[in-house]
Amino acid sequence: MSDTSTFPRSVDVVVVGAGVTGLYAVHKLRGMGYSVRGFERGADVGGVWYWNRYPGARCDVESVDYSYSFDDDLQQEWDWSEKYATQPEIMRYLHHVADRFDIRRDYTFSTSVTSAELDEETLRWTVRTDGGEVLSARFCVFAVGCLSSTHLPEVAGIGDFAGATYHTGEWPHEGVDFTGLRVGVIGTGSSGIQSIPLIAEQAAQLTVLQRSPNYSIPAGNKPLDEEARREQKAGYAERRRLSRLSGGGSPHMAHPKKTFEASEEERRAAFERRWELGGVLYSKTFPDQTTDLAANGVARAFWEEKVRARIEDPAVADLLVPTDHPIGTKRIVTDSDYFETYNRENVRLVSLRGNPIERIDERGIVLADGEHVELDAIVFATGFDAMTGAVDRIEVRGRGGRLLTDAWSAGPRTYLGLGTDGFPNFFSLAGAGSPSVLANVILCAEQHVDWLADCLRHLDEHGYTAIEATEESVADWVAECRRKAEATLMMSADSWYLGANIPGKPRVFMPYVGGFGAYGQIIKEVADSGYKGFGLIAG
Ligand code: NA7
Repeated sequence: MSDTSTFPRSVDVVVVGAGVTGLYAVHKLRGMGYSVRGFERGADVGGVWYWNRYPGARCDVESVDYSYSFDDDLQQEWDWSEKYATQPEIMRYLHHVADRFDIRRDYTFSTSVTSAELDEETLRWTVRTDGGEVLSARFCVFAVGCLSSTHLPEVAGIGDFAGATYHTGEWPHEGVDFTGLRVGVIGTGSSGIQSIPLIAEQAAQLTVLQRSPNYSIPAGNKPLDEEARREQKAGYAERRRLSRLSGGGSPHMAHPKKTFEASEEERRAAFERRWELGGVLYSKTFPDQTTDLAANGVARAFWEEKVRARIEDPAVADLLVPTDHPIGTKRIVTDSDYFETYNRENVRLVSLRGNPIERIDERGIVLADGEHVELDAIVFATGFDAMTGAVDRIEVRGRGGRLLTDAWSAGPRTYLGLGTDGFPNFFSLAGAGSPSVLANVILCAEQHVDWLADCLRHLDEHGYTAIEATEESVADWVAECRRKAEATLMMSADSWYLGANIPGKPRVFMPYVGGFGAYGQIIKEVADSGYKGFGLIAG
């Protein structure tokens, strides 16, 4: 833990989290002259990339886009080595950013914020940490990440297992060697699908325990050579302009026609192009793909044809093809050789549908049908208490001592994803109520931090002490997020967007699904109007 004795006890802004959002928040607000303190649970910067070091961890947004745009010199000097960056390369990039702008000096690492309490007299926040620090801040900014509270399923006997257990979201920093071991992987979301091919290469025997199959598309990853990089860098301005208008924060626009307005030939060509591009972008090939079930079915059929061709055993293919949700209604995974991995002799797929895990014992996993899968190691690729899990870990008390977790007990309640009534000068960035998990999170982070920076400047220039979302604007935004989600097929999948992966969590679609560009326009208009929907409080 760093020596905190020289830090002031009172600051303008506390930023919680040193992921992509927190880092930029500290840099930007400090540059405006605010005194800023950052706290980070991990021992260094990186957020989700600090923790998710599992083999095969790779971003599903192209590296050229998954990078900060706020400084053109930074954009021009950094060289990405691959089309889709691996976790180690993203960490190198974030270290470079932290070093280049000397961001670490205002952070305390290996330290969790445990509570933030509003003083209603002064409208300042008292922030406490598990390192025993107590400090006063005018603004409390949460940049705690949407996928940072890991989820371990409640399985009987989980503590009895004699072998090693791992969660992909808390992977050991020294790595894991599975050579010669019998390994079980539970979970086939992004983390499972990305790690399974590499674990299979090491393990003596790999058993994948799959509850739901998932749609995944090959990354089509490749090294970037000098010429590709030069081209990308020369085109950065236009790339970013298009990204800011787009639904997902990257410069790729959906086909101009709706699915059935295009001819069969045009459709195949469009799907083929997206397939080649790789990954998550496939869900936006046509503009109606996640709103019209028949259109979705066409995209799904193309996907199925491609994927079945990669799997040798048709019975295994049957298990790997999802039939329970339309394509794109859970995040499409970006993989490298995932489906081909099931052609290996040392890999076995066990479907838990109708045959769930009954318990774990000393030697392995016992299934409902009585089979005992003997294992040396178990990998839980079982995901996160997404979007609210990391917020819930901190005791946030607003007006009247009300807990944020109580205010959000029926699902997150925000205005624009940024503020909540009863919690003045408290901001949550790139979280629930915003498009961050449905778009390129780095641009989402910049969008929010830049908005926040303008907001704080506005308050100071006009002599306001505080800003607070009104109850009405919060209710309207919650309703708008619901309306937008209900107009899509997204409500029909048991996704973490809906909290469906966490037993007992309210089934509420938490992100704003109206698109990154459209959302940017909305928050800009709110700022331009003098922050309508917020109450501005004079000192
Ligand atoms: P995900 O996408 O939430 O995947 C978790 C997986 O774990 C998923 O296949 C789950 O099956 C499975 N799971 C969860 N609980 C259980 C139990 N109790 N038994 C069996 N299987 C279970 O998390 P990831 O870490 O892979 O990815 C999260 C995001 O990171 C991803 O969307 C990208 O945005 C990056 P289920 O589907 O619930 O049946």
